[in-house]
Amino acid sequence: MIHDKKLNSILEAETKRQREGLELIPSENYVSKDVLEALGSIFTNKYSEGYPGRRYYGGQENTDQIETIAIDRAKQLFGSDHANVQSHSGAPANIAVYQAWLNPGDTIMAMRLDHGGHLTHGAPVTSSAKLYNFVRYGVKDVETGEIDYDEMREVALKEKPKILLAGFSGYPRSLDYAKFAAIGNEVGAVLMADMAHIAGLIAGKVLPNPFDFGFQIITSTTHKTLRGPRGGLILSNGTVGNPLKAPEKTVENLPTLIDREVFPGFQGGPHMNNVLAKAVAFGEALEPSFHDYALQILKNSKQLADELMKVGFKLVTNGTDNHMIMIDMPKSFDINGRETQDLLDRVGLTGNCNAIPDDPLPPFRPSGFRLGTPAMTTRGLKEKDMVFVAEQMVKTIKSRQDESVLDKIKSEIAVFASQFPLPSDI
Ligand code: DSN
Repeated sequence: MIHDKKLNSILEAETKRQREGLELIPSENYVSKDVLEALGSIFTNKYSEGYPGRRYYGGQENTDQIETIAIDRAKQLFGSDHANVQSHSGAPANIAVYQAWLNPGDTIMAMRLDHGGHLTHGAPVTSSAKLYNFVRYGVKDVETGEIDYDEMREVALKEKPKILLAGFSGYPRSLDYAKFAAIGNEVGAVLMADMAHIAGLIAGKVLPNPFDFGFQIITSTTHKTLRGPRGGLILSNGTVGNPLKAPEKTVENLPTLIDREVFPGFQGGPHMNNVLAKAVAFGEALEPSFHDYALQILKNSKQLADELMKVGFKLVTNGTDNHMIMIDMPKSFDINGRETQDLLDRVGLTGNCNAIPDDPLPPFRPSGFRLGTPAMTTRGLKEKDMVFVAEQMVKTIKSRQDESVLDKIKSEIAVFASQFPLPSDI
């Protein structure tokens, strides 16, 4: 409880919203009580610039231990030589990697933003796009979602990117890491995967790990499928050196180059309460039960995709290989993605509008509605419950002119959701 009454009432309203609604945004999740406890701990009071054993301020006997545990657990989870756990989130993690390896004007090859790539993969409005030259790959066939690897190779041979980046925030299919690796190796690019969305599915060993295909760097957030605190993570292979000394710019030195770029290159003091919470979450992800969780995310996602198609939704790529589903709303019902987002939010179903490949509508009013199953799966929903979700979605859209029906749906969803407590309520 917060003693400031006004703020506490907002906190209570948000708790009620989370309890009584169903979270469909594929990049959100509910953390455990222990992760919340770590985030709210007194490690928030501590300044710890530097790295374990090499800090600028005193009083680090406990921070050194928690950061070392977080690093070791991350390395064990993903099978890397090195982990930097100080990155504040996914965007700074990606920027730190670009700055560690590239010079201004160098080329990065990444997924087309309108085909599912992320803002930090070179959206014109970002600082990275002003510093680096981004070239693109995209999907060959919007019906299957298959990436055009032939075109990727042609563009890579011509543009000679220094980084080939595999990753997305709006793509419901799997990437072929072996093909990425073959093309990247042919043109001498460093292979980087931004696995922010699927980190928990990789950690849970239900999706392939890019490191098994020769990737040198993986960036991630820690708060999506990985179910940790909001934060970033950078994993790399190579020799781990002293981050206080500038190493030669070689692939072997990537771990040290990255550490130096996170601090002092780009960030100041790490948020040690957040590093503690990452260590807790990585420990949870190392438990055998996390594999079951990751598998259930995929089962629920496939079931929800099937149920949605049964009741009339047109899915982009007609299905999903991961935790995410993208609906082409105008091809499903006479409504766009933004209107769908607002309408479903009204009844307690929270998803987000998103551009779809070759979207005829503008980015702020796109055709797509993006949803996924990580958060619902954390609450304990199973395949049979996906029928309810799909039915409520179609009922809401068809009843959008009728406020009294919408009120009734909202109540039904609240009753249904209340059967599945938040982890922090258990
Ligand atoms: N905002 C995240 C997402 O929802 O995919 C990506 O940063």
